[in-house]
Amino acid sequence: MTAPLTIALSKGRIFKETLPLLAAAGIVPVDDPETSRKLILDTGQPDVKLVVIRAADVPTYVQYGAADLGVTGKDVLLEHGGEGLYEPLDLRIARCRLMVAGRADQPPKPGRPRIATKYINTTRRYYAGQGRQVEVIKLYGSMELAPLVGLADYIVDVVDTGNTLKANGLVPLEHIADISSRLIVNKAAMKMKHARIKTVMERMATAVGA
Ligand code: PRT
Ligand code: MG
Repeated sequence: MTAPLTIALSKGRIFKETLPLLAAAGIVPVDDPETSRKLILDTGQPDVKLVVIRAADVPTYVQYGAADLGVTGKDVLLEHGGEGLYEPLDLRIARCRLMVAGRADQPPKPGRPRIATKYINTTRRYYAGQGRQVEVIKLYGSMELAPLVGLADYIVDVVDTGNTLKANGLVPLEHIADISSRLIVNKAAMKMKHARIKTVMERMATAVGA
């Protein structure tokens, strides 16, 4: 028996868009995470398992070696910091933009604006890099609500079509980063399980390019 290879990813858009790339590497889950209550999914390969967790937890699992590999958004990686892991492959899926947004009907806020976001580290770094003073408020979701009820002047969030902003009377104002999902690898696993990880990486890379 070889040691299992464990891959961490979140359900929803990342799982859906990663499936074909994993399939190209010969990894096909036996259960569907949207309907199964299992947190560890078997695959067609007895020594390869998928763990399905919250998107923001994926880098943590890989950093500590609880998973060898992971698939996570660059937004999540920027916020995590990337300690203890390699980021060898841009999977070019789940693409969006990290943006500052605010109310369409509001003039620029002078002084020290309040920014609501779940990306507090990235947001602090962005404004500090520009020498701008802001107050950052941590939220866990529904950031679009904050400017509507006076909790914050602006939000920092990922935007895809922009429909959610628009539906809430918000407009994108500043572009912070282009986002896509990345394959991440635990640093020790990259050494210990190198041959197997290299094969998975190469096959996924070929599928990304195709
Ligand atoms: O939802 P949950 O709280 O469990 O976790 P999560 O929101 O972190 O996970 P998930 O699955 O929603 O997102 C996983 C990753 O997908 C993110 O980390 C991004 O890298 C990427 N991604 C790509 C997106 C979007 N596009 C996106 N549109 N993540 C979130 N959104 C949100 C957006 O903020 C808006 O509220 O979806 C909503 C619709 O977007 P619009 O602009 O198309 O209206
Ligand atoms: Mg979400």
